[in-house]
Amino acid sequence: SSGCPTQPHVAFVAFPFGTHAAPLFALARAVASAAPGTAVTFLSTARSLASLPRAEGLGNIRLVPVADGRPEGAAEVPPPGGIEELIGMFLAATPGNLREALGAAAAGAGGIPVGCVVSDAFMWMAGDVAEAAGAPWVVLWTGGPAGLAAHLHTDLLRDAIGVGERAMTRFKEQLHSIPVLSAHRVCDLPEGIVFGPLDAPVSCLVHRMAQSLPKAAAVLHNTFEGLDPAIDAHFSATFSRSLPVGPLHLLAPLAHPTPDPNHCLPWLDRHAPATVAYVSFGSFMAPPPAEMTELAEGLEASGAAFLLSLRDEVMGLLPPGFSERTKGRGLVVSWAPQLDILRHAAVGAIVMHCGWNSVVEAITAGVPMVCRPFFGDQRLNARFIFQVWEIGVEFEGGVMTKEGVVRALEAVLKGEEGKRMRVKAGELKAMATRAVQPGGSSSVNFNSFLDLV
Ligand code: U2F
Repeated sequence: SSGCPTQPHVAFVAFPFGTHAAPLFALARAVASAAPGTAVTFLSTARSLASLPRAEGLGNIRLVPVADGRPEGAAEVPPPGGIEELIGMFLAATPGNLREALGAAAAGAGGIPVGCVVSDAFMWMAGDVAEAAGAPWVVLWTGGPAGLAAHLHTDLLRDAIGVGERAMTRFKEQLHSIPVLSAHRVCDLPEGIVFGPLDAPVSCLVHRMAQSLPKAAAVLHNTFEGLDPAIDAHFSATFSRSLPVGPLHLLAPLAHPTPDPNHCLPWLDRHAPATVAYVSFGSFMAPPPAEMTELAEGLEASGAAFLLSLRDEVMGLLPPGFSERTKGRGLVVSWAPQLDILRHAAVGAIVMHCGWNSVVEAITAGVPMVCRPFFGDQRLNARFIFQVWEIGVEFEGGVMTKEGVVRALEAVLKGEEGKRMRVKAGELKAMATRAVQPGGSSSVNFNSFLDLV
């Protein structure tokens, strides 16, 4: 503010698992470039910081490690409980590790105390730490808006539907008690609300999050106004400020081209427009073995060109001889520069798990989606895609079968349905592009956020 002689200092606090840190880092880059006089510190675990893209030319972003809660000298390999156990250890170290890191952030910025904390919505305890430091707390929700709406209604849903066995008997019921989710069914809800492990660390975390968010100075979303007007209005009524500022990858594009070590882009150059199916299930999800086989057989039988991004652990699940038999029209890689791929003219469809980052990326590229959601917000996102926005299809029965894959690719890549979906996706793409232009809703909301910090 005008009376304050010191430089402003904003600290960003990531949830250091999955792709969570990436959109928050995009937001930090946007602040650093829009407000070069502001000190910007990005806090995450050392492992998560190492996975972020380079942000050269933005000298005012400092990276500060947060303790991950693992015992001193713990091996690099993940513990037996996998990511769940890592999350549990990290959460057990909060809020002490955050207070410590905020201290280090101030020291690193020449003693300028942190004046505003912007955290991933999952990091509700950052709100308490900010409050104790007398700093406003702003959050970014990185998932699909419907997922957040569901978590906000956790108590109501538990009362209305019941939990566990009772909820299971009502799986196909529409969620009429929640107007913004009336297109959805009980079985579309994220785990941990009425079914699934209600007392798992992540379930408790998001429940606490939902209770804490109304006290945040603002809740930011990686989406844009108008994609779902009813949810926009619901969030505006629920939070002090609700600010859709996305798509964040457009608000803060990377200055450097993303590396393409597997030569996906030159491979795409050799294909005709809208003929290739790109397949990816995000940063930590992989279909179960039987479904991987069905997917591979479906890709093979469809005759379509495909680019399959598969994590190394599941590569071995492809049927023997698959790569040789599909050589020329199929490319299998362990990682692909997804954003550039989706923007390539040759790509006509994405087969995906409906993780929100990928959904937003596909929307902004105008690419129709074939949905195979697995967990969390993904089923809710999928239903918006094929039922509300009509820019994609689902698999019959919710799982991939050889015939289902053939049918879906036929419909999206060759059928009239696919053409209609491409037109609709193109309209959403135009909307997203307008939102981040000067005067667009996301730019205006981003400026309101800058005023806050
Ligand atoms: C969790 O989703 P994921 O992290 O599994 O998946 P996405 O949100 O789709 O993000 C994956 C990102 O990784 C990128 C891709 C996305 O930005 O462009 N990527 C890539 O560049 N190359 C590849 O070969 C593969 C992926 C969670 F599971 C979801 O339910 C949530 O909606 C989501 C957001 O909170 O986080």
